[in-house]
Amino acid sequence: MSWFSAITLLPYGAGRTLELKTSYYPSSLKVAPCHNLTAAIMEATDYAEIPEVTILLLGDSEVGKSTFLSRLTLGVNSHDLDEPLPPYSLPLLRDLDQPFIFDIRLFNRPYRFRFFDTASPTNYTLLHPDFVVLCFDIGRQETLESCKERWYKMVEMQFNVDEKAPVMLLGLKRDLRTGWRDGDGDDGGMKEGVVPQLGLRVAQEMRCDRYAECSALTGELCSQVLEDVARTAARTTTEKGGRTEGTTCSVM
Ligand SMILES: Nc1nc2c(ncn2[C@@H]2O[C@H](COP(=O)(O)OP(=O)(O)O)[C@@H](O)[C@H]2O)c(=O)[nH]1
Ligand SMILES: [Mg+2]
Repeated sequence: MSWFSAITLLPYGAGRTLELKTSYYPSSLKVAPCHNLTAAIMEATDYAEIPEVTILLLGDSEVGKSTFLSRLTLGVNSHDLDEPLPPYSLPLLRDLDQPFIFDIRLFNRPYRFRFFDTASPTNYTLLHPDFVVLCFDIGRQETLESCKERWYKMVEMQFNVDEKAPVMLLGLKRDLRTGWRDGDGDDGGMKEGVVPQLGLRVAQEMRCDRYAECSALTGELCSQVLEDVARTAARTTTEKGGRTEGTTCSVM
């Protein structure tokens, strides 16, 4: 299996083009990977000058964090962002291999994103992330509650005391929502999953900068989320920082 993936995404707004290419390699590789993109980046730029962004995924276990990261390693090559990707098998990422490192090319310059998640074998509580992504499972409301009651508090008290790092609330397993039928719920009614309005409300209550949803299983909205994550992460390296101006939470 190749760890290389190239992504070309269409712009959000008319008239702007965004090229986003990414390559992933396991951090257990001690030598610089020699696939084409990274080689090109190394040639073009002094290695030491590539801005690094540490991104921490927080959330209950089983909400789908590893699967989401796994999806990102495959990348996409989508010319129609509204078209879901065909499901195909995802590479298995071992927690031991953290951080998961992605070399990204965005706005014609390279970045290195280092992803950690809660299951990080090195103690994640010692990290100083530049960007925090709070993850919940759209099919389980309690995991959204947990973002608010547990993970966000941890962010406030520990990771983001100076409030510099942007925070995204990310709903995973979006495919589950479409499968809900009357009678699926515990009480025989509709299943108590998380509807977008609820997710957004909680994001606003937590004063998150971004709210997004996707399904790593089907690939739905994954390219958009990757683009949003990449843009926000890249902005953390600028003087202005990655936080959204004002108090609004942007919906992807
Ligand atoms: N339906 C659905 N299941 C998913 C999705 N992503 C992950 N899962 C499943 O959810 C379970 C937990 O996923 P995992 O990525 O290990 O969660 P983590 O503990 O947060 O890293 C696994 O059985 C996955 O196959 C998704 O997008 N849709
Ligand atoms: Mg995991």
